[in-house]
Amino acid sequence: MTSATSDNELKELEEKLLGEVAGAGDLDVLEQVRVSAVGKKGSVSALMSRLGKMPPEERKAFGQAVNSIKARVTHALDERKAALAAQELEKRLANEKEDVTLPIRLGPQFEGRIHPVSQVSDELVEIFADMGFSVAEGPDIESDDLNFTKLNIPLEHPARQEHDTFYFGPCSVKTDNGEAERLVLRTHTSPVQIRTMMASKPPIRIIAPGRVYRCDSDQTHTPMFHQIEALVIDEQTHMGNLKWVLEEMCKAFFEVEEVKMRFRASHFPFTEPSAEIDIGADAIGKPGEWLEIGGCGMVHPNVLRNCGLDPEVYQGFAFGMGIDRMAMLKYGLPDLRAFFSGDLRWLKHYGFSVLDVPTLAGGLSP
Ligand code: 2NL
Repeated sequence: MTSATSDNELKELEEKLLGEVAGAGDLDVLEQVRVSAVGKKGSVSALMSRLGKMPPEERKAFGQAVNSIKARVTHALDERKAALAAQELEKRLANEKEDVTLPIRLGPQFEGRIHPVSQVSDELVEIFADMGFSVAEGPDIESDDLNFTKLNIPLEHPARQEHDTFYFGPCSVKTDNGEAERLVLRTHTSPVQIRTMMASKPPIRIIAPGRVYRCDSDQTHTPMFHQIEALVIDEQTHMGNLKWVLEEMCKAFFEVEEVKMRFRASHFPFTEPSAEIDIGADAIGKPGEWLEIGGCGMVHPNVLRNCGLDPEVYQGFAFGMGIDRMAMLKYGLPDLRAFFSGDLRWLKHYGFSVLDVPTLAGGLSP
């Protein structure tokens, strides 16, 4: 055929390549064979590059011969590839098994839980928002002045002991008149209302939900717990308004048509008069009993004065409740300490679905 390359040489190359194709045991090896045979720098391509140096009369026959080798080797490669792919699929089908009877994974949206304290807090916010209250917030670390003094609880007042306050160490802040003052972990959310009264003009209608801290720990007390307080300041407010707001709140919260409520005379330094709030336990399915849900009263004139409001012009009412206790009452949660133990099993059982967002229109609780 040609002087440079004999017929035999071409035949041997073809046989060698076809042998390699047939011997390739998996797709990776076959790919290596393909590259070394018909790839850019492969042995078949190398033959083609000889064309340029050939006399024109030999070129055509040689070119055709090489092209037909390339076609046969490519065909063999394709067939081998299909066979190996089929083999590998067979192997996977034989080895890989899926147990379709296993329960499905629900995913975070369905497996995550909202803590009852968060749920109840959201429910209360929803109820008060409907009555025109807005939510106010403040820092957990407060000055002695905002947590006590402005609330008509001066230094020597016995209520300070009752509050079991967590005081910060000697690190202190300077007050306006240059005196050193200790910081505290707020013992109630009242400083949030103090801040609001100092910063804004009445009418004021706010609720302040949040964490509070007291150095007290037993079966029914945890050093951190949650409180919600409400404050209304206007020119004409009275105990009747207070009781109406509380009754509406209880009916909405416990999702009942009627709720019995009674005020028991009490004392807080920051309200006068003051009362403890009891509800008839019919609301939670225990007829005949009374349950205390919080305290309330008309804001003490000294507190208004301390916040720059004239008690001759403005008056208001306030009340406070424990959110944790409200959650226990509404959802029948037995043990307060479990609230803060971080036990996932407890949260799975008592927690709420992420999608159960409380709205008055959609029904408060799931
Ligand atoms: C309770 C009692 C109460 C208040 C909180 C308050 C706040 C300001 C002024 C006057 Cl700024 N009062 N808050 C009033 C009465 C009772 O809480 O048993 N809480 C769990």
